[in-house]
Amino acid sequence: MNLKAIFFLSLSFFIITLNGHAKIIGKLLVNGSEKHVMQVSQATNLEVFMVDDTTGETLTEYRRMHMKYMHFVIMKNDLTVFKHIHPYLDAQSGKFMMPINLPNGDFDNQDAKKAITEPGEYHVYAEVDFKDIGMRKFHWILTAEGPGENVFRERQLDLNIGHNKIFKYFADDGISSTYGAKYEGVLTYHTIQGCGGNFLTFKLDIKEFDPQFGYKAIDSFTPWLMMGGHVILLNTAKAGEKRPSVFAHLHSKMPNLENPSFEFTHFDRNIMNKDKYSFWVQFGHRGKILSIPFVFAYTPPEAIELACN
Ligand SMILES: [Cu+2]
Repeated sequence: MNLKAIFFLSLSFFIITLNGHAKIIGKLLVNGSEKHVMQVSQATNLEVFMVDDTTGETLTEYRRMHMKYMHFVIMKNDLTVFKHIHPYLDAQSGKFMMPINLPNGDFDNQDAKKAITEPGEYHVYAEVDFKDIGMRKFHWILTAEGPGENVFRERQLDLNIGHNKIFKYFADDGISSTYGAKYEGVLTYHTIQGCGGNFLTFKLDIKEFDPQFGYKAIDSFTPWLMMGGHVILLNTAKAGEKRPSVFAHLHSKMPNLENPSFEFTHFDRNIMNKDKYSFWVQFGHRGKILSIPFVFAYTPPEAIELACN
């Protein structure tokens, strides 16, 4: 074997090792079981860890993203329930623990207390940043059983008040309401066609109700996890699909009175089809993290040929 052959052989071995290392299996245990079934409103322990498929070892080295080692999103499959929590890492074992349906004094885990109170199927997403590998996202399906009916509720589109402009009134628990509700929200989105996909920009204006003056811009938002606003943009999984085809986590800087809009951007690599999308936004105001769903119909622009260079 000549030197060149040895070089290529060792190079290919190196690549296989790298790929092998990069294959990671995400494990979710629900009350210690891999069955992923729980009872609604019952205290439940979720345990998450990531295993290197080649060595069988649990990974332990994580970097924080937006202050947290793991961002965990629980969504009912009809997208009507949304919870965003942060499991606790045990640095020694590499295991993340998250008790749910139990009181939790952690401001960043306000959603833990009533995480799953309705029967149904839930998508569970974990986002982490491995020290040596980078960011990864994991997905599981969790079934919640219990009293009550498992209903798949069709989401209602929010009121469209113009070209790609969605409007709603809502209370601080996120429930849609009418004039006089605590908040008014206007979501505008805009598409720019680019090479290999579309660049979407979202502008969100939230105003607070004042009995004397009506809805007024807010200068009292508070940052959460270092950002002004957080969004999960997604659609529902179609028949035969395990998970939504779109799941994007977006962030906005802090709005102020000069620039009162939250601004989010997303580069869509032509995955967003004509569909109904949920834009679950979270922001801090008056000591509380609000979670508000905006639902809109999106049609991608006609495909055009753009040179990529
Ligand atoms: Cu998070």
